[in-house]
Amino acid sequence: MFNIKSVASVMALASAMIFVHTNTAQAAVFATTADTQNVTFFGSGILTGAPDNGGAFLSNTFDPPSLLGSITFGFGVSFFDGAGVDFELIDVGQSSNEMYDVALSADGISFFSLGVFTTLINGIDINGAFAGPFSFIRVTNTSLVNSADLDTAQVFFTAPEIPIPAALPLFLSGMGLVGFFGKRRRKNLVQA
Ligand SMILES: [Ca+2]
Ligand SMILES: [Ca+2]
Repeated sequence: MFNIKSVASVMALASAMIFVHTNTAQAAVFATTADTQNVTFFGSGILTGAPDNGGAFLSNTFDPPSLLGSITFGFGVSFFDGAGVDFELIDVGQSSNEMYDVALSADGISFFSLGVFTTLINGIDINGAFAGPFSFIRVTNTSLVNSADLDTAQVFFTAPEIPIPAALPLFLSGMGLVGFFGKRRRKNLVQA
């Protein structure tokens, strides 16, 4: 079945994919959202925006952690694996004893781990480990002794366009509605 609506949907998806693959480095973007689990806030307790020396420890109790904490930073834009360091996790008191797993996600549901890092290394290079674009970074404490004290996070290679995972459901639902109304129309014709 070939109609105007499905052609328009395909063209919209194709244009979204073209935009997504326009890997344009822009000004660094700080986190705009931060979902926390089992953390202890310090100072301002703010994990978004520019660094302010306030944020959260990755544990529900100050060291040693009772429950290992995690923070999922969202950026409101897609970011990519560009040349060199791609994002920075800004820690207040950097230490080789503070360790966390760092994972990336496009949709906030499926995460891909880049491995365990210490807070001595704030700047991380995706270095081809996974294909982007990404929209979320999740850090999860892996130490039963120490907790990272995170202030905020920023990404360096961004694009404001809608990522594919957001565009795809719209595209599919559009196709489904076209099919549904097409069937209804045929049924009405038979009844008449
Ligand atoms: Ca990179
Ligand atoms: Ca902060």
